[in-house]
Amino acid sequence: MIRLYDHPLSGNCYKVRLALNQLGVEYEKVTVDIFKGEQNSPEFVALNPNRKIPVLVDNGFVIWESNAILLYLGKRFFPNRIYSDEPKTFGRICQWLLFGKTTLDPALARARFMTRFVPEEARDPKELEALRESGRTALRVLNEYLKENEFLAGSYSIADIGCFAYVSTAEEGGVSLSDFPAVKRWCERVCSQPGYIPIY
Ligand SMILES: N[C@@H](CCC(=O)N[C@@H](CS)C(=O)NCC(=O)O)C(=O)O
Repeated sequence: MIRLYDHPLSGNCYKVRLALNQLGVEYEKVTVDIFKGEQNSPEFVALNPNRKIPVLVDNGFVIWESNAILLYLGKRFFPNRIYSDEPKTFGRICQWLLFGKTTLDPALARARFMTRFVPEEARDPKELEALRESGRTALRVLNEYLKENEFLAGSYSIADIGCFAYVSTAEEGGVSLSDFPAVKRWCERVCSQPGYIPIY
């Protein structure tokens, strides 16, 4: 049995839900109310000492960090259409998953969080604008690549899933996709993949 510790509004959890759905894997969802601090309960900290969702438990094997979970699922349910072990394709998958985690998500996820969940009077407008600008810089990199490539690692893969989550919610954080037409077309291609589910 696979169990996912999840929250419906979390982009990082959405990556895992989307991959599981596209792999056709049955799983059980446990909602962790991060707005009430349930990630700090002793039971949850025993699973993830870093106190964040998503956490996946596969028959007793516990793994956290969304993009690591995507790699795990790709290999665990190999062969499948969203993962490849071929060295160059695998390298490209890792490249974009790491770009997602180090460059795209920190800007876009944080801008979304501040815009949606932090009351206006408690926001630092300079910090928010800096995050949005970093998000646009990351989107420019993605847009250039997607002018020449349909997907991030050859065919549709976990690399696309990893980057899609916070790109698809960028506008909630005040980052418009209108200046990034190749990214918009890629989003449409991702949405038309078999087993696609929206974040909400
Ligand atoms: N690098 C982690 C980030 C996970 C993360 O930030 N999760 C958020 C929800 S999207 C969370 O659990 N926040 C609760 C907290 O930071 O206290 C990953 O990709 O899994």
